[in-house]
Amino acid sequence: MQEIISQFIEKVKCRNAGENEFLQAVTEVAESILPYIHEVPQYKNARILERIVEPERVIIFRVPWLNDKGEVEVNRGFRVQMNSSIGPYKGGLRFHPSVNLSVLKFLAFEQVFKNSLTGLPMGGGKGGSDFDPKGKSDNEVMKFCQSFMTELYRHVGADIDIPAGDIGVGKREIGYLFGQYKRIRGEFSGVLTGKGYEWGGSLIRPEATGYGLVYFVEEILKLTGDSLVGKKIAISGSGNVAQFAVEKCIEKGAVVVTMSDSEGFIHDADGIDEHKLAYIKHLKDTERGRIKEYAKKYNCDFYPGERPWKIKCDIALPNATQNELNGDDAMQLVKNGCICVAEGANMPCTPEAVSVFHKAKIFYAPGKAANAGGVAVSGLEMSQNSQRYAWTREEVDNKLRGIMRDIHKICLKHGKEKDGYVNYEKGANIGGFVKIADSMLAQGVV
Ligand code: NDP
Ligand code: 2IT
Repeated sequence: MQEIISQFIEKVKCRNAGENEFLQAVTEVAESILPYIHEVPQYKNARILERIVEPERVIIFRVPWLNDKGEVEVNRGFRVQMNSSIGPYKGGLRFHPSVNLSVLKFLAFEQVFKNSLTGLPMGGGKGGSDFDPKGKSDNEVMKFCQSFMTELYRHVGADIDIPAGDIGVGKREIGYLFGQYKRIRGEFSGVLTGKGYEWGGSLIRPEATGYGLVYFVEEILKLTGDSLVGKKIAISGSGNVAQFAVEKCIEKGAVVVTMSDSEGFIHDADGIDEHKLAYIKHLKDTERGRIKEYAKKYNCDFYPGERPWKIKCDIALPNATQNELNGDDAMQLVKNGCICVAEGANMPCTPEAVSVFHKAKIFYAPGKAANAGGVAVSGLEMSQNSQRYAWTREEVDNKLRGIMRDIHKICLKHGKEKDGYVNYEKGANIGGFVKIADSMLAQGVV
């Protein structure tokens, strides 16, 4: 079997040379899916996995715009339309200087499996730009978004491809993108999710990824009759996912002791309470400031250039970016008694880290399962837009809880090993794959 896996990965490497993040994501999936496919001749014969790793379409475009000084700036825009076998392409947009084709292909690839796990009819895609919103005025961000959508509009649509937010794309950016789409197309439709409540957005969408992550962790802990009460939590990031993960942890009686941004992390041994969290939300979303200012205000430690994984905790929630937790960090976490790592970010743990968790037999929940709450509520926003209706907070939150519970069940079904250990990675990969594979088989060689 190892030989078959190596041959498959070698081929993908040849066709996608240098795309390290994409190859990392494909390798991780192939290792759990290929042994499974081997047992199902129709998947093997139809070359389902070979087709899944090839995007249906990739669009790359120039995004020129004028900065506040009247100078011309040029960025690169992308949309990777990965797989539409179970629904229109769906996935976020990332604006960050590190964005390139490899990063967006890895994200689109992960999105295909994640969206399948939600049980909603959504295919997978991802897009974005190497544009850096940091340090830009609102006016510059608006001009960039308008230029970006002036090309993207011809490739997206409420029944074609529905983008949303990701790193560097929040409510402000979605607003500017939506405004430009509406203006060019002359239609008010559900082409984007994560919209403002006043103009078609779903309640709970901003909260959904962070809340969903914590609901998933609760399901994991229930397996051993445990709960979040009194648990010490280390979180990275201080953006959308991290903020609402902290909010839900506090509500569940856990103690969050760290948060971070790209400049370092803060350690607040007393725990971040709801007042301190309100300060962080204002600091990050309105003032667009840095997390180190928290340390000054609340007189706690700030570790410049470091990540929080050396702090003793029961549960670690990496919520910032890919490959932010490596093998050494994983060993440190396990040594410090950590019992569960659940990914709010996409692929934050390196393969070395994941193998440390598996060896130590601690709970490890991969992003495609644990952070699926965000796209799930995006799917619910699409349903509400189609119905021209808006559900209450409670309705959406209950549906989100149900979806996270169902994803957890799927992981158990496909991931429980003989000794009782739950391999969530395998469970999520196979669970997400089956629905896509069956749909591709039904739709012929397309
Ligand atoms: P935000 O832009 O709101 O926040 C990102 C946070 O991560 C910031 O604190 C940022 O710090 C930090 N960060 C970003 N890049 C780096 C980096 N290279 N090194 C260190 N820190 C970094 O993004 P989100 O919270 O929306 O996204 C966070 C993660 O969650 C991403 O992996 C995303 O793909 C994933 N995700 C998001 C979903 C959503 O609904 N938004 C859904 C599912 C997954 P700084 O401000 O300094 O850049
Ligand atoms: O990674 C993700 O799942 C997201 N950024 C959310 C995608 C979406 O369409 O809501």
